[in-house]
Amino acid sequence: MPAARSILHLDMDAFFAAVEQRDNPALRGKPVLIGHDGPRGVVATASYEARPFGCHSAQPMAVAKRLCPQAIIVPVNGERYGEVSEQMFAILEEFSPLIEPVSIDEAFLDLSGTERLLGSDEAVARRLKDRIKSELNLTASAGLAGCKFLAKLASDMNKPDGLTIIRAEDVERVLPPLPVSKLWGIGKVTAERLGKYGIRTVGDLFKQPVEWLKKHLGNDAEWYLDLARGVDDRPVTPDREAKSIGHEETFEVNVADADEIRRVLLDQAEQVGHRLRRHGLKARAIAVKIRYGDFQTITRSLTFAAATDATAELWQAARGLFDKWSFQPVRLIGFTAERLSTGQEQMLLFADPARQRHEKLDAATDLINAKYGNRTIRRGGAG
Ligand code: TTP
Ligand code: MG
Repeated sequence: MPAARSILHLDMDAFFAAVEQRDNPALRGKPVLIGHDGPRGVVATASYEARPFGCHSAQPMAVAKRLCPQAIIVPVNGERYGEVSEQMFAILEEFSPLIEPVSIDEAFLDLSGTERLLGSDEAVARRLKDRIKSELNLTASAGLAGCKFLAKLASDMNKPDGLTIIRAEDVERVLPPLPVSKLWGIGKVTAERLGKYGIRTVGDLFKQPVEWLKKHLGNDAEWYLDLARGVDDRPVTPDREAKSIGHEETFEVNVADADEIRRVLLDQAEQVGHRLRRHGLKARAIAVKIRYGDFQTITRSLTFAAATDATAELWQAARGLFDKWSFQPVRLIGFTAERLSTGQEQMLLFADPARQRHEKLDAATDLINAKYGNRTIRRGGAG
């Protein structure tokens, strides 16, 4: 029998809002909404003081303001949160080499077998939270369990500043009363469909005959049944392949000028290129997302012959995709670098002079921007 695993899931509390409150005493203890304060603004996150009013992530800013008129609205400062996220990951890396980043403020760590070296998993979780508190002056919530599904469930149970442990013997008590939507992969639509048959909780689902579930949930039925029993064998994978880096921008008014959109896209490609190089990553593919005035949203992607972190290549690909669209006024444009890898395996057999030139230009740009502030140097030629 394989040794029991110990998985830690860690998630920062009200991340963007907590960073702003930490850095600006005037915001502490107050309801704060992070996001753009305009008719089309969306809430990125709400401070814990704003949540009892019903404010939450992904809500239109106008709705959040109506719910909590006294809230202080702070624009998103992505660069800043990115820096803090890197500091947080640097702390995590001291505790385990097996870290799977999930998002900017969230990760899984595999602590199996580290007991002799680091102490019990619970002691490690406490030390990690303490380090985050003392070094970053921020709180995180942690969950400990024998698999990823339960660890993530646990970290969410006592937010903020929580530490929740679900051991094997707790599973039968903890899981059955939870709503089915807590099972990974069951979204709103599936939950509603199951609700029509009286299946609302994990316990309800577990009681159904397998054949019935297969009929209604298809091939995923067995996966859900496993989760419902607290069984999830997925490993913690430090591989960053699945991750992406992107930027998107929603405009105050629909933009009818294609050149203006190209300029924004170039800016996004530059920022993404800079972030890829800073993290030592290369993209195998890119995607451009466009939302028209009528809300129709289209994403197009392109795969490179060889992974790249060169702004010129990212931009060329983005522009190629963009120019294929028949142009209509746009309310959102986004650029994402996808299928990221550390790039080492992509070493070119034959040196490509154009690529080398681009690399030198990018390196020089990054250096100068690092020294004199971002955006000191930017590329021309968006038009
Ligand atoms: P979350 O961890 O989902 O939320 P949170 O850290 O703000 O709050 P919680 O204490 O419940 O974990 O997301 C991390 C950050 O990602 C969040 O601070 C803002 C950003 N974000 C968005 O920009 N849009 C979104 O829809 C969500 C969910 C998060
Ligand atoms: Mg969080």
